[in-house]
Amino acid sequence: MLTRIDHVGIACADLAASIEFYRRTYGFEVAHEEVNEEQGVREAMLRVNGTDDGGATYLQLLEPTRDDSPVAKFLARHGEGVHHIAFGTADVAGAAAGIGGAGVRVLDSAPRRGSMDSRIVFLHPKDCGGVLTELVQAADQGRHHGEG
Ligand code: CMX
Ligand code: CO
Repeated sequence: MLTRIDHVGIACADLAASIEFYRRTYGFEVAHEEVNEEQGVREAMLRVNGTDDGGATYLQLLEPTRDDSPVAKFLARHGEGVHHIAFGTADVAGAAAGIGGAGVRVLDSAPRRGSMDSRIVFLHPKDCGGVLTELVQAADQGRHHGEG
């Protein structure tokens, strides 16, 4: 059901400085930037491979927009570093139901909006060997006729 790594989320204190590090050091360019108020992040997606058609893999650089957000809490506790891994699926609700049924806590009762209008859910890191895990259905995946 999970078919690829969609992105690796990296918590950073200064998004612009982090973007510049990845550009200068590895040559990765920003494919997309947005603010997601619900998640409390200002983020940049740097494409590592593939194309923006739902099959790419990204680094997701995350800067908190407010002090009570998950990324702000993470930075205060651990400092900058890898925050989560995200697996791609064509059916995020189905994948979450299956994984939740196996006893892993699913943190979102219904998929929320993620980067580039994807649909996302998070799994509790304490049930995933210490790894905060996200499931992602890209905007153009799994849609049926008549759905937005
Ligand atoms: N990875 C691994 N462990 C983590 C973690 C992370 N990213 N964040 C917190 N933890 C651990 C802490 O280290 C702590 O463990 P100990 O008690 O052993 O020290 C425990 O989880 C509780 O940590 P906390 O700081 O009290 O954090 P909360 O319980 O309040 O929240 C979590 C943790 C995972 C429930 C919350 O961060 C969450 O809901 N995350 C999902 C949403 C999110 O991260 N959004 C930002 C990204 C958006 C995007 O990708 O688009
Ligand atoms: Co993410």
